[in-house]
Amino acid sequence: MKINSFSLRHLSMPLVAPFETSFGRETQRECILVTLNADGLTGYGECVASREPGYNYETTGTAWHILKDFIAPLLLGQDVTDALDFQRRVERIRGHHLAKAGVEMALWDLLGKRDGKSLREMFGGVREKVEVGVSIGIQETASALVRTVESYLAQGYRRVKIKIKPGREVEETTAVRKAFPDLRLQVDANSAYTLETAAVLKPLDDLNLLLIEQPLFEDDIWDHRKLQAQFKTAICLDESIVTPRHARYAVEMKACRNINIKPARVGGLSQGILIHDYCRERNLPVWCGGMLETGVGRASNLAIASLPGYVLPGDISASDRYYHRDITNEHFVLNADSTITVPDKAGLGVTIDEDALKEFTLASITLSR
Ligand code: OSB
Ligand code: MG
Repeated sequence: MKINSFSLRHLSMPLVAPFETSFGRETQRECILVTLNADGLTGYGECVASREPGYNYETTGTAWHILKDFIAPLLLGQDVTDALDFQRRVERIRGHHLAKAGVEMALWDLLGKRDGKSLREMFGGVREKVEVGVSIGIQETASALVRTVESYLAQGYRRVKIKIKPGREVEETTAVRKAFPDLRLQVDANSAYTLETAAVLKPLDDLNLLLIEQPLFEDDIWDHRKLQAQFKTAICLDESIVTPRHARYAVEMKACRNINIKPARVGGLSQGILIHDYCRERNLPVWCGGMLETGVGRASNLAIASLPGYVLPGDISASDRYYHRDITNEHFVLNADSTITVPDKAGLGVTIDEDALKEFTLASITLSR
């Protein structure tokens, strides 16, 4: 498809509740909406880089720079045939996966709209609705956390992930497990421990957790291998897996027993699908992570999570868990069976609420030729 314009919008959206992780606390979520025009069609993509480099090194600022100064010039006026063609064109840009993934998403939206196919159809997804859970930030106290978990259970979520950090893990996780003995429960440390300090996590190994996500440094697959050998609970990698190669390293090293696939972190949906395929051939369960996406990124996550290897519930909650007002006209709701329905219209299957977009836009730029 011949790309004739490339636009960026830097958005800042108030979250319904602050989201606190081991790397910081967010009350506003920033992201960049990427818009591509080609052959009379418009495609949207979400770049999920945050304001601060806490999850990984990218920020909305670095992503804006890479998108505007390096990715846009490689695409404008070019006939980009598919996602792998896009990946070849941006191969010379090292890293900056969140930036690349935002554009690849917009390209998929364009391709789907051209062919009258949903992303799920294009990917070969096998489910019309996907199992989801909720990711809960660090709360004031263990009892406040138990109350927060309870309120999400009342809304119908049947899988809960709690964020942990040093000193805020054993009491919290134990309290939730005591209050809800049968809950499908998992924890996420966002790289807050070392192999040595992770010894405090040992009591969690007896709480029948689904998994322990990314306890150690993001660039350290080797120490995760050592930790996994000490734990009966599955270690899950998020930050450490940034390419399909890293998935292979982790699997060959036995550094984890499952992987959180965020298409953004690995540079785009095409790369997420490659990791899914690799893991599926080896019977390694995967699930879809989240980055507090707007309706645009949420639609994309739901589509990839419809692939058969996504056997664990995703961090894909209903729109109202994140925002009072979203930028899509479509709002995702939780079904009674703790699932969310995968969009079935062409492309991402969502439309943009232009008024909402205006309300949240900090800056915008359009490049064309
Ligand atoms: O590590 O999974 C993570 C949000 C921002 C950055 C990192 C993470 C998260 C989440 C939220 O856990 C998941 C969601 O979008 O609901
Ligand atoms: Mg995580």
